[in-house]
Amino acid sequence: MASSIENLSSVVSQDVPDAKGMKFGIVRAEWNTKITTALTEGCKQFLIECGADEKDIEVADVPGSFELPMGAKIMLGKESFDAIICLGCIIKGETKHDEYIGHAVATAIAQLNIVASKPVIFGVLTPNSMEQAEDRSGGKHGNKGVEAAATAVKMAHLKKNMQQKKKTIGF
Ligand code: DLZ
Repeated sequence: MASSIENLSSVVSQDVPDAKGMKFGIVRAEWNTKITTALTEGCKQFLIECGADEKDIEVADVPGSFELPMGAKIMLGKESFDAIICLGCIIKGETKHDEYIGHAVATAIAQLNIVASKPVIFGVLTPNSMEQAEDRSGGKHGNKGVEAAATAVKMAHLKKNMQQKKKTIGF
């Protein structure tokens, strides 16, 4: 069942700060690989459009969306990334697995942001069907990986700017 709303995503790199010199980690869930690969491609391409160097974008795979927070935590400890982007796709099934996984992942990612004091972006699709997932991963509703990339750059900038101000005026 596809949504009747047309374009849900209209972000362009001109509206996003320069990502030159920034480092990004992408954690990709292997469940629904076709979708998460398309999200990852959209995400990487947009980061590069914003000025990031391809060598400064590292992708790590985890088995499913439930493992995204742990994958993000491992990446946070490994190198000084400016932001981590979690990409997954939890499709509604006959049971409530999607609700349990979705809530757990959203809560854990929100907590990681605060605990790590680094942007950790929630780029997880929660569609009712594969068709809805395709529509949002490079289909008629855009690519949510692109939106996740734009959010990562904006939040990384916010943090950098605040740190700079702190150094300059010492607040
Ligand atoms: C088990 C499971 C199911 C049923 N569905 C999905 C899904 O739609 N999307 C997703 O990313 N992962 C799914 N998983 C796997 C869990 O995220 C997790 O990998 C396992 O429960 C092992 O912890």
